[in-house]
Amino acid sequence: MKRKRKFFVADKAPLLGGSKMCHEGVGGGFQCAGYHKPTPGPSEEGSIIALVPPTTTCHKRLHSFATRHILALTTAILLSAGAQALPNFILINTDDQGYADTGAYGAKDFETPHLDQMAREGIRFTNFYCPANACSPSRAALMTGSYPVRVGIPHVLGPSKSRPDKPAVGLNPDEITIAEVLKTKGYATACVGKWHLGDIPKFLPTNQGFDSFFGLPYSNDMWPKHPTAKHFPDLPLMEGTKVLEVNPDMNQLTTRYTERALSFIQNNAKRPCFLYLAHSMPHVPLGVSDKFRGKSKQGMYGDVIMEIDWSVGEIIRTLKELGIDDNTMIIFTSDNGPWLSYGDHAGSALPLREGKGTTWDGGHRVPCIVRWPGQIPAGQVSDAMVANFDFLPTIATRASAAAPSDRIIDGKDLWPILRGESNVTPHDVFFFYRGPQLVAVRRGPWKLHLPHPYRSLDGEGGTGGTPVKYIQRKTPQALYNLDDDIGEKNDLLALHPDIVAELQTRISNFKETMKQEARPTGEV
Ligand SMILES: [Ca+2]
Repeated sequence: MKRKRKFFVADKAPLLGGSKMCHEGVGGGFQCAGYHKPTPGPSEEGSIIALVPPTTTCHKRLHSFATRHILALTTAILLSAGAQALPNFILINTDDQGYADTGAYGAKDFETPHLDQMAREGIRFTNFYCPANACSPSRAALMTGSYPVRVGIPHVLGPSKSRPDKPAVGLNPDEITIAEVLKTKGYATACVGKWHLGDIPKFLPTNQGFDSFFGLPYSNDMWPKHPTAKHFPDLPLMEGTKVLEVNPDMNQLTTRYTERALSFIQNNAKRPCFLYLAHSMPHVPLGVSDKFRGKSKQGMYGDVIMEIDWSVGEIIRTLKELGIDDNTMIIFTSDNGPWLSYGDHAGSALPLREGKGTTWDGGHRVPCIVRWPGQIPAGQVSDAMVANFDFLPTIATRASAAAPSDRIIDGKDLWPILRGESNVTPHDVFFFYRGPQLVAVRRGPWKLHLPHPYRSLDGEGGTGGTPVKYIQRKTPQALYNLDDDIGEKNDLLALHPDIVAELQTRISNFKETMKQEARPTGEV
């Protein structure tokens, strides 16, 4: 058994059938005749009427019998309702989809009708951050509710086969993922799509709380067909810990992932389930099925996003058909900003500055839409500063599950904001890392950058799936007011020395405490 399990209080009162409900002691003195049938679960409703009646005709005893069995019936119904009330969670995380890359966030030349509908029926965040500007660390934060540096994943992970002389690295199995939190409540869990938190069995989703895994262990460009790097091994498409095939057809990935996602939802319609659907798209190399090829005015990138949008629509349609739409929270977001060096095969973060791989907002701020009919009021737009690591505590609370309490979790429960009861950020500050280096912080509208190099483009990005080379630029220490200057253009450092000093102190303090608190990377 994995060591981490001990940190949870065992759920000793299962909601579904199996425990016996004897009423001896309720009301006192009466021997319940025959009611030792296991308490029915939701799928057994009605069986509770098959009680064996008492043999006595004593009025007092009859009354006592009736009272006790009304109590029993009430308890069973409550338990049943409680079990059914455990919500489903569908967490859709796309790859490198930029802040502007859905209709509701200003996309041009392609449409995302299902995502736009999802936003109209739920809440859309305009200050939603990834705690990293690249794949692995962003996913580490999402899965653990913690800053990537805290869980030892500050960098993008490559295939372990590419570095056979070094230890395999991944998210430490001692970390507790959203899936593991939900497992304590009996959830069915599936990871479909890109994992990117370690590619050997010890680090794969099936050892991090997921019942199943279908997808890629890392990025889809880490393969022999990479346009510039030639050292990558064959790219495995995996089922659990087994390789199904190598170098899969990119054009079919979104469709195949969606089919798996729908099957999982259908197969688990009668029990609480958690689906983590991590699309490989729109990370390069782009791929799109014939259903959407040539459908957008923007080119292949637009086609790809339209297919992801279709996938969202299929999921919501399926939930409605199964009658579980109003018991399901769907989250749609991306892991970091657009990979701008790929030009026409990259998205857009406009009006934000720069993109993936930088600590400008274009690298970290992404779309996020959350929908749960009847629970999350429709039509909300929130500018509260929130982050992907908030979903672990948010989901845990909604599932009546315990978030890890033996370790620091950076995320906060977003439920008051999702409910529309508050629009106050739960984060006094939010930190921006460049790999393992803390180089920027935001507090309220103020974002302070420490001096650091960053990658940028000198002119246009690439075309047709081939990137141009980045150039290196440097920012001096700089202060921006994001409320007035979303594009981080007007440096106000000289005007606000007090704010600068305060933010510098925040960075220094967090760096120091993190040195003591950071937990180990997984290594084999
Ligand atoms: Ca990414």
